[in-house]
Amino acid sequence: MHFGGSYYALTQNYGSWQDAQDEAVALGANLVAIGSPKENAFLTTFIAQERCRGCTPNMCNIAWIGYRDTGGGNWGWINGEPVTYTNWYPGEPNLSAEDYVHMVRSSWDDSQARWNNLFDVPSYEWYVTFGPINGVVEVSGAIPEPSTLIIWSLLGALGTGLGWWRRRKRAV
Ligand SMILES: [Ca+2]
Ligand SMILES: [Ca+2]
Repeated sequence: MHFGGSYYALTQNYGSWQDAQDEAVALGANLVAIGSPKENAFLTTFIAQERCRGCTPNMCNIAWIGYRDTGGGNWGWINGEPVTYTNWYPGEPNLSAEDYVHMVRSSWDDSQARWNNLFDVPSYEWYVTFGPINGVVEVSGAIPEPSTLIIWSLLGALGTGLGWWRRRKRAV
């Protein structure tokens, strides 16, 4: 799904924050960095739509994002983007051992999904059960079509080969 120059997808597997980030890296990307209320609002809807394909409706609204404790209570985006926006739940981040961040829109709050720091666990099963968690992967910028890349590399190889053959013929 495209929004504001980025491409977004949910991780295929449920898991911990690190599982989700590993899956993002395998795709050549990172977990999402959220830079504005507009991006947060887009993701609130996106997560609900995507998770509702596989979860029961009251578990639709949770996902890992690329925000984590970089040490000593300092928070940062895993892709290195500067922090321009946060949307913590009131009272969060709380426990200092909860180093990983998910967004969630709870049933008693129908506004944008807010953020909570959590242990690196694969599922949210505390006083409210949101179930197993996916992560949101973000790829910034345009993605070249694979078929286009193959054609360009073939043309490049053909051009190089012809040039070499012509030069060789002239030299003889
Ligand atoms: Ca972003
Ligand atoms: Ca927390």
